[in-house]
Amino acid sequence: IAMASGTALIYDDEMTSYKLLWDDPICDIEVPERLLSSYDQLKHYDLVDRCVRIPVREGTEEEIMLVHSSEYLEVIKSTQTMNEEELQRVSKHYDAVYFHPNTYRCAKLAVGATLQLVDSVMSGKVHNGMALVRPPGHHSQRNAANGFCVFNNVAIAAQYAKRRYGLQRILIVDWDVHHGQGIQYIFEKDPSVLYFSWHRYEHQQFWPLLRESDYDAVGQENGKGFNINVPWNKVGMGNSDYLAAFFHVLLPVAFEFAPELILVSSGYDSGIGDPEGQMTATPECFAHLTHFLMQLANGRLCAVLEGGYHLKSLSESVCMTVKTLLRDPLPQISGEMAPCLSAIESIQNVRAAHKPYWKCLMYEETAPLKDLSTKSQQVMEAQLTQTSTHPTAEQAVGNTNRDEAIKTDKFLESHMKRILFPVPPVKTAASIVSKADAHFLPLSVQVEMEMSAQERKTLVSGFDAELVKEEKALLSLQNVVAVLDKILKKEVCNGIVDASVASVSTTIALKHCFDFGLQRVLCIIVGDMDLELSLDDGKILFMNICQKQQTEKTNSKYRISLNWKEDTERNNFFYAVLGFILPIAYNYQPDLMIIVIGPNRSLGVNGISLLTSLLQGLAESRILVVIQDIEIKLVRSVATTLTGVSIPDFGVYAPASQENVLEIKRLRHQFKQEWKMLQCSVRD
Ligand code: Q9C
Ligand code: ZN
Repeated sequence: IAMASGTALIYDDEMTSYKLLWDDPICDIEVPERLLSSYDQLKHYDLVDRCVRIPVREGTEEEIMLVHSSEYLEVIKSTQTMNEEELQRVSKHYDAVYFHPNTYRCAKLAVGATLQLVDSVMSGKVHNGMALVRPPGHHSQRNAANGFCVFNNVAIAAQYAKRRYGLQRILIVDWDVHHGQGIQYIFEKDPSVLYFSWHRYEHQQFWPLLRESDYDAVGQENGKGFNINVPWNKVGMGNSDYLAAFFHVLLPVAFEFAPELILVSSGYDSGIGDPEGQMTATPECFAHLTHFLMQLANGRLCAVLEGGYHLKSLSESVCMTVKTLLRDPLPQISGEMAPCLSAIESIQNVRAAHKPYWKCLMYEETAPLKDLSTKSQQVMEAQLTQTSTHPTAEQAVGNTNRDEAIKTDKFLESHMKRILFPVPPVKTAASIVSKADAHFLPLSVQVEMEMSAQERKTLVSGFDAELVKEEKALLSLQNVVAVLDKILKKEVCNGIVDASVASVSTTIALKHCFDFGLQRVLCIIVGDMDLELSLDDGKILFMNICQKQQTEKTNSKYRISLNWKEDTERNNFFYAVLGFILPIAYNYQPDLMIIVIGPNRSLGVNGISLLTSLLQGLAESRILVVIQDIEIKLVRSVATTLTGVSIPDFGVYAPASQENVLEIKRLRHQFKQEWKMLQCSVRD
């Protein structure tokens, strides 16, 4: 049976038909096997058949000229009929480029494949997708090939989407390890395209060695604020650094920007083992990055391959991206969750540089740290020993040359076995007392049947009889435990429960989790509610989001109360989720999440949906949502989020009030030593 799918995959063997014909140590990493091994690995994980296959086409001259000059097009066209000597001569005109007689044909296919992907997504045929293309595009410029790139696939796609679909806001996320200076040049005066790139920079010592790759290149004229560079000044950046850049820079700005389409310049040379990048991010990191971006632009996301030169790292990372686009639950992200000092410094500088242009950064206090040389940085590192420093890429995987790269192969082989897991057969279970209400749930939700008296008795027999002697409490507990049990046994991924006596039910549910052997449960309570539990052994991270000030309660690392008032018209919760809740949740790395919606809730449906959606990347998507006062609109929205049938509407972005900002700043200050993912400034 063909399963309906929402993810396009665009690939054609023909794009492997060009290669380097002469000796060139700079270009010899860009090989046809990059596509072949990625595609093979997709087949290996059975991901190809789950995608909608879309054929490639050639990009037309008109489409190419949305970005490039006709003179440049003619030069590239002329390489088709050249002999090796002539090809070498043309190649020398550009920096780090080689031509082959088939390069022109493949470059046109790469453009066409990218536009086919944009059309599939914009027409609603699919939700999202990936194009596996060669040559890559992000370094190429109006009149120049550069860094293995001939036509700027992603830039052409953005111009095309603006023209053809009248889009006004497109976000380009360039997670390739090199700066896509080509994309920056094309859009630096254009406020309709927000370009975000992180890149190995090393204070301008890394290729392409440009001053304009630094954090202070924010765009020009009307485009000021719409070019965001995060320069990495050290190698060895990994999962926690990338996540920190997303939490503290990209995501807040992106939600404020509210793009209509996302294009990802999807290079994987920022992953572990890559000889160019020398970074340490493991493949599942790209699953998490993808997952965050899927919450924007109504899920309309097009990933287009750029770099990636370690074949195993590249292909595993491509698979993690496609798997996430297909909405499989995500593997837990590995490694110590603390960004290094150099990463924090870069993040702080970008935030300060963009403060004038984005409301989400408006309360940043610091000016950019202009010229922190490597020397003074080392002094600071010695002083700030509480901040993590990463091992260099060489220390981490010993990847200094081709032989050493085999070590990364071996590492990845066992790493992937460790983190990949079977997906539960059912995504979402629900236990709703009034079956009439269950009709409002998406069809894919498995509604739990009412239990017989006998079943109920066995179910709760192990629990504290005192707590559940009331009929109402018993029913509530039964609902919670029935769904929780399915999650723990991995029969379902997540669930939603109607529990009129939520606090007792949740307390017992938590005990049940620990009997089952869970190590860490993240329990977020929205509204006024107390749990009768001791909470200090780290097995529960308890976060209470409520309206009333809880000054009498002392916060501890594992018991945090966040005072918040919802904005009823719009959604002001982005600031708290991105700047506080997510970083802590990723730091904690829970095995399960329980979100309890209690009485006097401080968040509206929008805020709760946002929270639930973003947390889904954690704990292999094991989330239990317990709702005390069932409300159709809320249940529906949460169920939509959990099933992934569509991206819920989070409501119009509202900046946090000064009061909100102060609260988050206070909490960040209080916890930044214990939860290091909160750190986004070296000074505070
Ligand atoms: N000494 C992409 O990843 N390296 N292009 C040049 C000169 C070129 C990378 C080194 C790297 C190009 C798409
Ligand atoms: Zn690259």
